[in-house]
Amino acid sequence: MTDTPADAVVRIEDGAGWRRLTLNRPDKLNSFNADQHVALKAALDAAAEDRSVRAVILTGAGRGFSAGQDLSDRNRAPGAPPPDLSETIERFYNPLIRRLRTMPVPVIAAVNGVAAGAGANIAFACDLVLAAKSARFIQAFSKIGLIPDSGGTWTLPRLVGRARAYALAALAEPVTAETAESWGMIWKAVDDAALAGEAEALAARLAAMPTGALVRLREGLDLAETGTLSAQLDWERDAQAALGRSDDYQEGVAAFMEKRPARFAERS
Ligand code: T3D
Repeated sequence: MTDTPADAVVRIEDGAGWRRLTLNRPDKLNSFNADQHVALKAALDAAAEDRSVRAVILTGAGRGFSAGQDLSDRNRAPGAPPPDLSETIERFYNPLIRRLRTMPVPVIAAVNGVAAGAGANIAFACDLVLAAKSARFIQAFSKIGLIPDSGGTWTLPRLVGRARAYALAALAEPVTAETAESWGMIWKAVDDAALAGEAEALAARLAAMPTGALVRLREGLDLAETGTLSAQLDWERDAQAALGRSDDYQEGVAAFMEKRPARFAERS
């Protein structure tokens, strides 16, 4: 296990083949200030660099996953100049979503409690979302006069369709984990007490899989959102050609023929 101090803004723990990153500002429902952004970016970069990490779990300490932007950073006196929100988005949120979407390993969001504003959309940017049954997803932005960011305007309609995406973003109503599962927003809602164990089991399962194929799968699904069938067929051909040259493919076929479990080991 890699141990970080209990009070680190992002705690880091290693399991067998996986790493858990825990947002750790529970008194603020793990809302994002600059420190938490910097710590999470560094932790994701380090996980991306470390070949022993084959899956990442992102979760939150306490009763929240993340309440999005720390609004105590945004409260200004009457007459004071307005903040330029594009600065934080350009400096922190957009790089974070791009980082999640280009990780060389699958990322699981283990949503332990409320996920609001950018906190919800950061979870949706992960490859698989598990949520505790007590968790809620809230597109809280409209309550403070904003629109969904952190990819929300892209991700939400693709997950739930435009009608629900508009209503969720406009009305900022909480969606329970079980509804989120039934609407296809997340992979699974699990009992609160089972969340950490289920996330670890899923991470261990992914860590034993061919990482290159899992990463290409994400890339292909993202590409399909904007491409044509014809372009996608070409992409699948090229992706399959590359994967077919991998040691993991060779190992997978050999394991099948020898009727034994495959031992996948490649990682970029
Ligand atoms: O600004 C930019 O750079 C642009 C980018 C924006 C990205 C965004 O995410 S904008 C959206 C920001 N987030 C929100 O608007 C959500 C605000 N929070 C809430 O609506 C509620 O807290 C929740 C629905 C998430 C949870 O409600 P509840 O009743 O379970 O908890 P609570 O009592 O409201 O919060 C508990 C504590 O966390 C409380 O502190 P206290 O009173 O115990 O000292 C509360 O102030 C604090 N907290 C919750 N969310 C935030 C927060 N503190 C700062 N910032 C927060 N976002």
